Amino acid sequence: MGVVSRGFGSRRDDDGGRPLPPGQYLTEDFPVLSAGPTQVVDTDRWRLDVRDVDGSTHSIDWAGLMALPSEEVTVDLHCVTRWSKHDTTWRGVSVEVLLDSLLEEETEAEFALVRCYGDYTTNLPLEDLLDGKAWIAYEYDGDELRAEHGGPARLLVPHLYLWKSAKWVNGIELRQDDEPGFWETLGYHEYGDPWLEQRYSGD
Ligand SMILES: Nc1nc2c(c(=O)[nH]1)N[C@H]1C(S)=C(S)[C@@H](COP(=O)(O)O)O[C@H]1N2
Ligand SMILES: [Mo]
Repeated sequence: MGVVSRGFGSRRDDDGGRPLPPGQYLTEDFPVLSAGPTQVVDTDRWRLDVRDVDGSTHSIDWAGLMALPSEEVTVDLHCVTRWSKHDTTWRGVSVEVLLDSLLEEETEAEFALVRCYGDYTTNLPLEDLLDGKAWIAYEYDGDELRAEHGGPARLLVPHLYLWKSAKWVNGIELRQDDEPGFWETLGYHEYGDPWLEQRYSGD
């Protein structure tokens, strides 16, 4: 036992003693993790389709996204491969603002399956996308988001492991049932809370 005591379930790092989720280490880098090739999507061709439970589809193009009010947010990232990164700054449109602009009435959905250029998917409860907890992010650190990190636009859901933050996002399918996405089908946890160390199914 060292002289420095540890909090329950969290480790301390050298960044002013801020706790990290269990099993994570801090990095200054921004690693790139993609299950397939980097998608190169021109903003001219970019679009995002929101499909509601009644089968209706509501689309937005790049100009439409840019016309919505955006926010700058500074958040910590936690990847299931154990790196965490503090204080990353993004600009994006909150998913709540996006859905409010596209849907005429409140959805009956409880879950979302997020789709991407390149066919990656990830699922999460709809409420985890609302209330200022998730963004369609298109700037990182003051610059346009680079393709390898999901540009022109990616989902940013910093309170869950980073595999939920779908790069090259192009769709949100609103659902009444929970349909597992790419990594969730391959054994990752269906929810993925880093503070509860929900890495794999059954954790
Ligand atoms: N479309 C898409 N989004 C994705 C992935 C992917 O392979 N394809 N990988 C996920 C995983 S596992 C992680 S850890 C993060 C990595 O984001 P980064 O490359 O910007 O660090 O993107 C997530 N979003
Ligand atoms: Mo990951």
